[in-house]
Amino acid sequence: MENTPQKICFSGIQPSGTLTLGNYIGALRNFGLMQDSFQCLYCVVDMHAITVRQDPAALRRRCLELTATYIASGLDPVRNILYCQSHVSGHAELAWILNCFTYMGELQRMTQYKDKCAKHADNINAGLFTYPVLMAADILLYQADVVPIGADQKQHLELTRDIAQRFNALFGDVFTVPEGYFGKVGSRVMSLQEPTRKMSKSDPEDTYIALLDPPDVIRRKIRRAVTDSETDIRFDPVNKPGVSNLLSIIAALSSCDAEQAAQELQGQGYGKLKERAAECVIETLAPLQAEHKRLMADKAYLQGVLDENAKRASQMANRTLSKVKRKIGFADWGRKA
Ligand code: ATP
Ligand code: LTN
Repeated sequence: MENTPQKICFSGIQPSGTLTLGNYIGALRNFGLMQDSFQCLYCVVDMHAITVRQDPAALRRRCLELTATYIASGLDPVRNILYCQSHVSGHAELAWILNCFTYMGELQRMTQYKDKCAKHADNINAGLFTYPVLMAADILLYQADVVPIGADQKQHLELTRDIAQRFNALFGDVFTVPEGYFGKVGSRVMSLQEPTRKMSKSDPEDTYIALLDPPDVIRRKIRRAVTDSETDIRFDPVNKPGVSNLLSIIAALSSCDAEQAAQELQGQGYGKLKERAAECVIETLAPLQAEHKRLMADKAYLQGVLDENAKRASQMANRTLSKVKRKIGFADWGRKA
């Protein structure tokens, strides 16, 4: 088995705000599960983030914060390649090429695009439209086998697979066709105020739990979470979305399933349900928060991690990129770039 190349895992998170419990349960904590069996690349996707307006200083700061969050959540910065998207020019290069193999109709169907257009009606830019092609480039550039993501990214991953297969059908086996990895519970954590919508870091503060929220804030936000006018605790996402969301959070953080959590709390009232959910969240986040604080005090270390890993990522990216360019017929006679 010595010469079997290690399989590749790729994922990314946008530095577009404070990470939420949704990002953690749906994506981040699954990243850590992969590190023993795959060569993992975890990217700070700042190029995706600028599809909506960002304050430059805040974006720069959040890039380091997200790197610290990656490490604080347990991702080993030596074994895994933790890096920043804009540091590896191959992402932009491959995205342009793949744009020419993606149809307008495919992009028009993307629900995230439609949602973002509704949210940012004053800035419907072309980047927002071609966002999924950049995501496909991220993944295909590294020949990723598996991509851990939340349920909201399923459609984008399907498109990535379609683009890869289309390209391969034309030019031979250039890209690995990736599979998504979705956790058993919690692949869609809902907003605390509107439990039929996903929890999102670009929504108002009281709708989400931020990974760095202190315990009293977490308790307060969960206490105010929207439930319903009944009293029974049961897992029924259609009729009881608020209660079911809290049950799913408990389940995701305490390795039981949501029905079991409901049974345990039966007859104890919504107050108790919320208390239990808050305790699970606080307990899970405490070590991450402490480590995050420690890491943020050493910016030079974080910058060093990103610098070093951008080099490793670039090398991998360039291998795919050279092959792609050769296949599509870009003039090349062994010249140096
Ligand atoms: P924004 O709100 O700025 O669009 P986002 O949090 O939806 O950001 P990302 O930061 O790019 O988007 O998400 C990173 C990862 O977290 C993705 O894999 C995404 O599927 C996952 N994720 C985001 N929100 C949730 C959620 N509410 N439940 C589960 N997973 C989520
Ligand atoms: N589109 C994702 C973030 C993202 C991503 C990726 C996830 C960008 N590139 C590559 C997995 C793999 C989002 O909006 N949540």
